[in-house]
Amino acid sequence: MDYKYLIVEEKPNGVVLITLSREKSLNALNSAMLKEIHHFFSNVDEDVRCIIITGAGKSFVAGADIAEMANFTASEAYDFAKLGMDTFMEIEKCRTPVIAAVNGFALGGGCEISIACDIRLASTKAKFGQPEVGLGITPGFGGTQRLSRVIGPGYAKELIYTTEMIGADKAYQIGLVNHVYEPEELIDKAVEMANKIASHAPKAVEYAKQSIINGSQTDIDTAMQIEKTHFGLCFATNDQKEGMDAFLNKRKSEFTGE
Ligand code: CO8
Repeated sequence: MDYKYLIVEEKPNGVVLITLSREKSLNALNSAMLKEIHHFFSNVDEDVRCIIITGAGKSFVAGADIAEMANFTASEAYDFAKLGMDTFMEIEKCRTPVIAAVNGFALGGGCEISIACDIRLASTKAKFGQPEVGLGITPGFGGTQRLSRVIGPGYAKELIYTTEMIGADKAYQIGLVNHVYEPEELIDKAVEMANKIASHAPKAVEYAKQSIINGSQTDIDTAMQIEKTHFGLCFATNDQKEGMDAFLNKRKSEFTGE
């Protein structure tokens, strides 16, 4: 599929940088763009080790496209929300970790796409918010569900009910972002983190991701069962043997993903 709104750059070590690019509308998510993101995340190559998402220009994503949504019927709105949710679920469940490098506005669907990612890094220019109730709608791309899982229900309710837009420092303070960098450093820092992730055993990273995501959505006994299962599966990989042999023989491990 040729992408109109995604710029996909393959970096060394299996790191892929995706730039969401619909700059004239501050990268607002329309159906076509969501379909492209969905397509990309449903077709991630085996050798990809970490994905970074950022936005072109001064915005990360300024939300869902209000111009497209304005005249939706209830059933069209439902279909649009489903497309967004399915797309963000592909990101959340992606085999490899996904880092959001939030360079500017991350509002509504923009904040929601960032919280479907595993890790959020922000530039000092990032601004987060859930403005939906001010538009007469609720967050519809998973915001009422994922945000409170990331920052807790207290701050999630405050952001959603007040629609207050917060800067990078406040986002860091409430645990919405892991690190804040100067704008010119953001992508380099994201690539640095991605390279570090990519240097580890891919299956172990994948299983750890699955354990964290699936385990956080269930009771603790089931969650521990999930962790045990993934731990056991690691011992069916060559990389477990390689990692432990390298440690015991005081050499650097060379993982193959098998
Ligand atoms: N949708 C469509 N166009 C947008 C959007 C958007 N979300 N955000 C910005 N744009 C457009 C503007 O209309 C403008 O276009 P034009 O130049 O043709 O007039 C252009 O981008 C530049 O925007 P501004 O001139 O407004 O730029 P400023 O720097 O002055 O302001 C802001 C930047 C503060 C980001 C401002 O543009 C803004 O408030 N945008 C809207 C933010 C917002 O409310 N986002 C939430 C949208 S709702 C949502 O995401 C719900 C998700 C769940 C959907 C479920 C479906 C049922």
